[in-house]
Amino acid sequence: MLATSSLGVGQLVLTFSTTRTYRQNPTSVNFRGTGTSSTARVSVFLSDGNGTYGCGPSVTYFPPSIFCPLGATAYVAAGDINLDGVRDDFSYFEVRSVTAAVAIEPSRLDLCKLYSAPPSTFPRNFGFLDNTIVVYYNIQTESIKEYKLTSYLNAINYGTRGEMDAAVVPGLYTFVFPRLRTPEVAVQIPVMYHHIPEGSIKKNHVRTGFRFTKLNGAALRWSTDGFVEMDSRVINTFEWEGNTQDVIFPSSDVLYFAVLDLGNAAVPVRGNPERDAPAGLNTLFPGFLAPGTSRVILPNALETKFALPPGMVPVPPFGKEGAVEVTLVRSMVSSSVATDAAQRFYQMPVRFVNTYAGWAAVSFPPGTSAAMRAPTADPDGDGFNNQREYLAGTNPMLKSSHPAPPVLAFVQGRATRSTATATAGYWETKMAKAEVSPPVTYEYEFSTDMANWNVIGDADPNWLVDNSSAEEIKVRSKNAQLSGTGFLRVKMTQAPEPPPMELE
Ligand SMILES: [Ca+2]
Ligand SMILES: [Ca+2]
Repeated sequence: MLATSSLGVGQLVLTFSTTRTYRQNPTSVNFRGTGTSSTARVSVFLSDGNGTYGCGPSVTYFPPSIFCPLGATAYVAAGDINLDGVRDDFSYFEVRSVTAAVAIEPSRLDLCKLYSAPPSTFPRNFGFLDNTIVVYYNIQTESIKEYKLTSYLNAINYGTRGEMDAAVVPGLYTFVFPRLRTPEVAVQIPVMYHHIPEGSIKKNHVRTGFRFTKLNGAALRWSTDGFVEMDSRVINTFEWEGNTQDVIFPSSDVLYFAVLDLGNAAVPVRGNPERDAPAGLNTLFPGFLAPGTSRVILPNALETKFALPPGMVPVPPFGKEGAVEVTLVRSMVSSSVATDAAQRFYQMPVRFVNTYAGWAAVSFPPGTSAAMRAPTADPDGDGFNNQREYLAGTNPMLKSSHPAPPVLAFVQGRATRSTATATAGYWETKMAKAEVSPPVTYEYEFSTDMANWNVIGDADPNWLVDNSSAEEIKVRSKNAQLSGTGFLRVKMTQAPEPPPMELE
């Protein structure tokens, strides 16, 4: 027979928590389980009795000091007293106060179990681990008291969305625990696990759940390697959907916004939008605290947009990759004892790039007309339009600042004693490439009359193009002697914006 004790004591706590992370790509929203550093987990934690702690753990007794004013007041014989996931057996702590367990018998794993759960594959034999904390308190006195603070916990990690969807479904979960001092009496503790937005998914032709929908008012545009690109010198407004009234509880749900650093600051390691954010890196936004993750709290959990102000993610370097992350944190009390605690991380890979709009935002003084800001305009009259100045990184408002004229220079050959390694000289010119988005491709063209131009290809008899570097393109003559009349020019072609994409 099960009896339900009257429970209303603040120190008795049961937490049913679920954690999931999703990362969006051009065609779907991926669950991050196997193969990622993200956590996909359900955990149940019960504790009865607690304490307030200062310094510790220490393997030896420590007296009062400036940093630990009470000194070691307690000896922990068993358990994880500071709940950091590491057992503190046989260690000294500075404990300020201890509150004894009042409801649940410690260390009776045989009497802790799942009583009922909604229809699902949730394991009916869900067991617990014993984390009972045995603590001797007031060890500096002659009246040392032994406390046994009850604590049971268990967690299950999931590798795939299918497994977790099937096992952990919203509904009422009831657990039973042994009553303190009369452990044969079972104490029932129910907890309601509520619906919460999961990563967007299409079921029966209907798409539901959380997904990012827009950047700066337009459907998302994805680079060919799977990033949403933006220039941090302009306002970037992200929009999303799925955190709707039917699955959000504004009184207990909190929404946060951040941009994680995917870690390619020093050496560009581009690509792989599914990669983990390296541990210990500062967030790209907000980047006020170091190290680790910080985030901005949104006005309420029903918010569906966030405007990232210009300049909050510093440039250069361009090409920096990160992940926009909206986090939903729920702490919903379902009784005086039980809490539905959930965390959902919704991510989207982004790359900070050099766009014309971003360059223009910082390159013209306030009040410059739209006509003067246009790519084809030449407000400083130096003969190079704004687009050329943008690609060269020169000042569009300063006549003396403009792309440098090309130089065709002779590179001396090498004469050595062995004629086999001697090389003839050659003529060479080069042009720096711009790192911009959309990307620009560069080609050298040759003409004898300035009217008919031909791209210099691999089989050209006279010229050799080296286009292998990301920084510059070079062309050199195959012979030391040039003959006849000829002209070289660089053809720059900027790719179109990628098309906007909607998840089907
Ligand atoms: Ca100009
Ligand atoms: Ca200029």
